[in-house]
Amino acid sequence: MDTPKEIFLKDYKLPDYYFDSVDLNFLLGEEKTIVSSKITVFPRVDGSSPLVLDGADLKLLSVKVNGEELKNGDYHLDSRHLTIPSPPSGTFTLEIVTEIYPQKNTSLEGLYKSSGNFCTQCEAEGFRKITFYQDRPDIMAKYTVRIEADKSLYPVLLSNGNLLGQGDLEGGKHYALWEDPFKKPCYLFGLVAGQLESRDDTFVTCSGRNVSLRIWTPAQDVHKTAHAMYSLKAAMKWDEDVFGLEYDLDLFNIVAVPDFNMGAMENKSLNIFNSKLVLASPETASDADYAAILGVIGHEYFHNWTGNRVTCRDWFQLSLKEGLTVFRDQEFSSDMGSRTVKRIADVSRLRISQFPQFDKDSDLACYVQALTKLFCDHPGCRSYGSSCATTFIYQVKASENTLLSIDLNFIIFLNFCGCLLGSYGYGTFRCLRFAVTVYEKGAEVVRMYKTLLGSQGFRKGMDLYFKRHDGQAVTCEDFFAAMRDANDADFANFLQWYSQAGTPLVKVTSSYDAAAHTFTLKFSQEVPPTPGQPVKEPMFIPVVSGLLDPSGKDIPLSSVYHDGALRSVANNSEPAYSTILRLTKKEEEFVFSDIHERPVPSLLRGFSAPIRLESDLSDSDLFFLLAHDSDDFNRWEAGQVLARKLMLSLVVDFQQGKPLVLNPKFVQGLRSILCDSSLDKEFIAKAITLPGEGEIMDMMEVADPDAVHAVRSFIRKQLASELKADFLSLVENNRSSEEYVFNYPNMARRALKNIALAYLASLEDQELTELALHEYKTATNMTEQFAALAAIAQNPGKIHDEVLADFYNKWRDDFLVVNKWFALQAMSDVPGNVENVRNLLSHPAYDLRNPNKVYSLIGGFCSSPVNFHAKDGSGYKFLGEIVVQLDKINPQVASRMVSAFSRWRRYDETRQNLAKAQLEMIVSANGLSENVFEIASKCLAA
Ligand code: B3K
Ligand code: ZN
Repeated sequence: MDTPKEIFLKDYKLPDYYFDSVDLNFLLGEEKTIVSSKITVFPRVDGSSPLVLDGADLKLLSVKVNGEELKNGDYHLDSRHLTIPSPPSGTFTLEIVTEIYPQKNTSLEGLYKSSGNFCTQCEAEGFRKITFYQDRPDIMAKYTVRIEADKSLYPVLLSNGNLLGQGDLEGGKHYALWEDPFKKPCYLFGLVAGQLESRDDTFVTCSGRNVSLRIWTPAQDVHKTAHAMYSLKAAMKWDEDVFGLEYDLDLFNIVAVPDFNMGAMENKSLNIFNSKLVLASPETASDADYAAILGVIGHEYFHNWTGNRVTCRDWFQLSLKEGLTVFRDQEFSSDMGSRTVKRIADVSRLRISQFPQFDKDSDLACYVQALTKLFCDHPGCRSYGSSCATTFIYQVKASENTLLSIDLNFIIFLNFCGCLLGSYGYGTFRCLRFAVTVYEKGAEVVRMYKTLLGSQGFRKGMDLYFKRHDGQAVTCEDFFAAMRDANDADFANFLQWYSQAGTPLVKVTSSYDAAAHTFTLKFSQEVPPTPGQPVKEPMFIPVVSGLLDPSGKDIPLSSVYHDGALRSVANNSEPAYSTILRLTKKEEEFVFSDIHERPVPSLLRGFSAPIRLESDLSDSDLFFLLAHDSDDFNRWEAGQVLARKLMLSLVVDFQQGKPLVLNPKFVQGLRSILCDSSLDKEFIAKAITLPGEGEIMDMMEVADPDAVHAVRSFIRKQLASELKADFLSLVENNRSSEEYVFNYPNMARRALKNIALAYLASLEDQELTELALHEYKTATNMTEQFAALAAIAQNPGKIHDEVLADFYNKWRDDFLVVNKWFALQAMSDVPGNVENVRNLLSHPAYDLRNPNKVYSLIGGFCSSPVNFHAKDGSGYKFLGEIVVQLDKINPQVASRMVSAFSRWRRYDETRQNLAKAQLEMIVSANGLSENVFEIASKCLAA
């Protein structure tokens, strides 16, 4: 084995060769597929560097340079590369023919078959499973693609760009020829062939061009694509209105496939989607499904500019496209629904999934030590690498498993991908937890630009970004520079968000000077040390703040004294009710003048920065904010802070065997929200939802799933009993006999009704169970039917069994609904549920080869803390066995599942030992994939 070589972001090297045009020819067959490529290659600088092409699982049939076939000695082939040591100087053509076996490809990366149809997934590094290529995003070329296949089996042949021609061939075959006029990296290549039908529509762009829109599915599902089409058109219009971005081709295709490892993929003009994110009808999809479809269709469409027209120079820049595009889809969904509710949902997700990753040293270490000593969670994930690969390689050796044949390229990959691609490398999302950093935290960083620059300033920055970089592969610094230059802005040390890991902890104390009429906020900030970054610099943190007077109204703000200067806050003599405090130092204070009564501060409005905030606000301040804050996000936040404090103190009581008593003020606070008819109904639903069990466990020294579950269930029941009359009237008053319409007021109404029903059913009272049963039977849409089913399913018993059986019988032919049924049972907190889940594995509707089913049943089971973390280890054992089995089929999906073990050190010793035993069993399994080995060994290596 070669000596491990470190590759760091700072060592990024321009490629020695560029590709200008790429002609691909696919002969799709039942046993094998022949892929021929003809590439125009030109050197970046003349010289005689070798041309190194990536390739994986390919059978090379021939290589030609300038039409001459190369003989064995003229090139070098290993398991991951095809190298041409001395290519001709100047521009030359390279022709390669390979043979691949999509039918056998259960990894669902590269070219594979899904339910009889061919489709592709190339991001991040799947293209190398199709043909030999420089598989890196800074190689941008123009593609033509010819596809040839049996006409009756594959009547539809799709690829990127415009259809140049199609026709019949001998032997029952036909072909299609596609040309994409835009240069693109190979990760955006897409191909689909199969028996599909389309819903067709058109969109007239702002400049008057007609774009044909087609959404392809198997014939029986076409009727379920109306909402996806609506979402696509809404996204196209929104991007024109908000960013002035117009679609650039005459055709836009979306294909829904049932076997897909993730949500969707933004291939140029040929987006490929997991069916779950395309197919919807009122009877079969819930409001949450409708909202997810809207958001993801938007997301993939928005990539056309942020990702495709301007792409990433290297995979360290992933957040350049993903953070920005998530921000854009969040804004789109906000504009289509409620901004506050969307913000609450996005912040919750960030907190639950991303923040915990980097907080506790042990947790960090468990991820980090095996792979990288220098690791970061910043959006660009441009950790500068380290000796991680060396560490890893030694561990691989020590473990004596099948990965001993690991080669230099894999080491480079590990270094290259060390942090970002802890989740993402090798064409995989190895671990979702890391993806959240790139996507969700990345979106928060983009949001801060907008907060600091305002909508117009942000738009100016975006315009300049496209003006400078259209058609290029660029970096996060390029994005920063466009924002800065377009606004002539002083961003202080903003770039540190891209280079410094960890979630900053900001502490704030307040004081009021009645004589001077001033109110002072004193801030300190600390970024926790992370491996490789023991000492952190202060960050640039925008804290949007307002002050409430004793009646609960916003106080008009005139000026703030900070850093030796008095800054006027009023806007053209208009008073301001909120202002941005720009934190840049370890400690600093801001003094508001002209404050005539002691105010209650409302800090970090709208969650203006991805930080943790600790303030000296008392419980009564928090109840006051919950009741009055003009910033609805902060109203919700005040309730959550109170609920977290309450839950943590009850957990202690529970652990000490004390009786649990619910603070009446908390009940009163929630009642006032519940009865406030001026509030948005979905906001009320969010405000009365308690923080999740995981969130509370993350705040504990030693996570105690049983105590947290007992406390959360106790509070829920207590609230249900004390607010029973309010909940009953919410259910009564929020029924509707109208036909299902996907619009915000209706969704909000259903959300409130459904949460009220869930609370009521938790009481296990026969009358209330009857009520839930009535709602189940009379529901005319999946949102209400499933919510009623879930309410009933909380409590085991005869009705529970009967209703679950009834639901399955109703929907047995709809695989997406059946997945909901699997998930609901898998997530159950009923003690000993592991047995039920085991039995469901052999249910006729279950199939381990389909990622959606795995996510529903196995992923669902892992999301029940009481059952997954069962003290007898039954949950861990179950997951361990499944991971080993699944790894043989689809390593990417298996590695997602194994990441449920990631926080095993957060639990007590008994649980730790049990989880560790399973992780050890997994890493020592014969023939384990790199994907699973990577995650499992990272977990173990704490
Ligand atoms: N870009 C894809 C994700 C690809 C993941 C590859 N393992 C979907 C998206 O973020 O839009
Ligand atoms: Zn994306």
